[in-house]
Amino acid sequence: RPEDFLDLDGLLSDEERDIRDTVRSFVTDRIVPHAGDWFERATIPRELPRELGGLGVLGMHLEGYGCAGTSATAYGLACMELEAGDSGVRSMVSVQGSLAMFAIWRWGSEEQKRRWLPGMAAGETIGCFGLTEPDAGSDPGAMRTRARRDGDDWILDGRKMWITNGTIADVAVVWARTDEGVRGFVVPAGTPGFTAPEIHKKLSLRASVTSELVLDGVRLPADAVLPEVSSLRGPLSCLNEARYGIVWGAAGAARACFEAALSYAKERIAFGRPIAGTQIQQQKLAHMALEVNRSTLLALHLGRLKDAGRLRPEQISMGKLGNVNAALDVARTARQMLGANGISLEYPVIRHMNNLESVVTYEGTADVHALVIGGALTGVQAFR
Ligand code: TGC
Ligand code: FAD
Repeated sequence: RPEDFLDLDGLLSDEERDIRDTVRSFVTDRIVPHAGDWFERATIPRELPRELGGLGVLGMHLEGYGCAGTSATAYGLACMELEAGDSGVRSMVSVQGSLAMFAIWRWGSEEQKRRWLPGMAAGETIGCFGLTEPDAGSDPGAMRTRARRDGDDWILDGRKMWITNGTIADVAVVWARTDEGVRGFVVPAGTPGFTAPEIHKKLSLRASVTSELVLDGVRLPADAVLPEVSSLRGPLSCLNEARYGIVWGAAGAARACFEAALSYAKERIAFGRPIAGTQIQQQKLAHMALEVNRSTLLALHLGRLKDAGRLRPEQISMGKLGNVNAALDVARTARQMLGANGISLEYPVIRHMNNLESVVTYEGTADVHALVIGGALTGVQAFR
């Protein structure tokens, strides 16, 4: 099995392999045959969240409230298989489970957890996570969205930008500046003053809804605020979860590109022989196999650290930076190996390549993760 050259499969438990295989067959049957079409039409089926809920992958590493409560490693394996299908599908799962659900699960009240989490785990209720703003992306501390008290109520004003699932969400977790620091608010869709127009003209992650969130005097009751945190630590703790999933997901996208390139190279005849028999293509295939195996090994190592409660944010940054860059490299190499077919959605490669341009930007750009690692190495923060 070229994609598992190092026999990393042998490092998984039977249960982990079962979960991985279940998600892989869902992706093979339900995602792979349609992903090119979804990308071309910039759409994703409305019933997909419920199917993902039925599969058990929404908030799957959280305990209680209808969540599966698996290990972090099992969650990572699911992300890897989902992103081998399409980064947009893994994005939906990341935003639902690691961002919106995790925010409520980690920082919410018991009542908020009971109200929202079971429906979200089932995929009946879709969540989104609003941190980024038009003028505050890498630097979320510069956010302008404000929440002020009005008697017992809260009034929210501001704008969020580039929010995955925004337009289709039933509930938004929105982060806003208050007199008490940065706080999270649970905003049901349909609350007067709240709208979520979709962003169009994307050439990346097209099988994923991306939106603005507009908050214009949105009045919320006192119990809409997440009670347990009032600093950037709140949203950043959620990002740790989603970034961890991306470490695995990127390895999945890389694997899909490598497999496509390997099979193409064995079939494609040029100058009277398969291009796989040329030294230059073999060098590319060897490099791709190395990156796929190395990425998977890194993801697995971080998964084991997370399950042991020892994973540090700067280690997640190293995983995200390394694995997304590796996946982009594999995708670009694969695209060229497929020649003209490499630009067609009949093959998965250019779709993955374009999607990865979002993946390298969201959840902290490559630059941000390099600076997080640099800060940890030197003890000096270079952001500002
Ligand atoms: P800084 O002053 O360092 O810290 C502020 C507070 O946050 C705490 N903190 C963390 N807590 C948990 N986990 C982490 N990784 C944390 N990093 C910092 C810190 O202890 C402090 O807490 P407190 O209580 O003492 O106040 O923060 P800073 O303003 O200097 O910013 C640091 C920086 C640049 C690393 C951070 O802001 C950052 O990561 N920027 C990138 C923003 C980002 O990743 N945005 C992602 C938006 S969500 C998204 O993209 C979803 S796409 C999903 C999909 O579709 O898959
Ligand atoms: P900027 O912060 O403006 O950065 C521009 C460039 O400057 C980048 O290359 C960056 O690396 C660099 N730069 C910034 N600061 C420094 C520095 N100190 N030193 C050196 N270089 C620096 N956000 C959400 O909150 N929720 C979502 O669900 C969500 N989904 C997304 C979905 C998609 C498809 C995309 C593309 C984005 C999504 N985002 C979401 C937003 C994403 O997190 C931001 O785009 C990202 O954090 C970068 O912010 P920015 O686009 O404002 O870039």
